[in-house]
Amino acid sequence: MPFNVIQYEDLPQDLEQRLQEQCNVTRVESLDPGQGNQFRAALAEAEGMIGVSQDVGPGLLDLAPKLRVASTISVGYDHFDVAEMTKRRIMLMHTPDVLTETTADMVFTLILCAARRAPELHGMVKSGGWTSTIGAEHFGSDVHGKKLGIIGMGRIGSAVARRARHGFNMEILYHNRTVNREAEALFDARLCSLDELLSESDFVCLMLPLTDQTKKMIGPAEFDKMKPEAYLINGGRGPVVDEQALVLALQEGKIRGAGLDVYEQEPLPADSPLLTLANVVTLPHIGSATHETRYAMAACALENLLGALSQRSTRNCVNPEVV
Ligand code: 8YV
Repeated sequence: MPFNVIQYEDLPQDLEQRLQEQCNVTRVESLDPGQGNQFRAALAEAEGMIGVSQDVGPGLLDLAPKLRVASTISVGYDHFDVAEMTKRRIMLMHTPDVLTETTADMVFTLILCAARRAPELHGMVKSGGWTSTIGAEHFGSDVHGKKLGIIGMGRIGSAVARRARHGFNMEILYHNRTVNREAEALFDARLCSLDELLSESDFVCLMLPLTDQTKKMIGPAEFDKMKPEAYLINGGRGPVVDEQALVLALQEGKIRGAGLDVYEQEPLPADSPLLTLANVVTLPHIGSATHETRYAMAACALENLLGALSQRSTRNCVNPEVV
């Protein structure tokens, strides 16, 4: 008997075919229960679901009494009510590891672009504004040899630290819930308090998941502690930063600039003040967005789904206690 599965995101063709060979698939664009009876009927029978970036909470789960496995094509799982899923013995699967290096590349892109003002100056050249030798008003900041403070020294934070230490000879500070001995041994990373990291770092790099504890962790008081020549880099989740406080800090020169891939609201609203600030580099949440890595994430999520449904594997399970 094939498994009943709801698919709410496109998959590469070969993976989609594999899913269809092994499962009875209902393809939907969203998980909005308001979309009709057909969807609700599929939900009522669904044992698995695969997709990304849509909220899954008690309301939806009430409509899916047979659900056993939800597989997200992402490492982050803040769209899911994990406690509620665990209570209902539903396994939540995610895709760590496969996106680590790609996301670290993007974080380094933000560091370099913010410090060297590459997007801003690229815009100037393209629009014909390069009319004489550039002067101090267009100078950037060095990256090599500076202090990088990483908040959240997990897999991706460590991959950023490796680039920084061994590629750019940077000094690494980190703040984390637990000591990361490997990062200390490999990158000479130094564990410090949040205050110490904020006041000493030239680049404060946020690599945190979004949880009740991390929400708005960086606000007015934290910007006050940063150096005026420092940059804030966010490659994790937008709501970790109080965006209004960030805008003020940038406008008032409390920090020199920011490099952002993630925002409180995504896509970033057209009237966001962040779009008017020259000292902010804004990317559209592309941390893992390369052909190779998005394929690897989809393949991993599919394997996670099929492995869990058939009770072959619980690898990449966020809540293994339900097994
Ligand atoms: C996702 C991400 O693919 O994996 C994550 O947690 O943030 C990205 O890699 C993205 O959220 C999908 O839109």
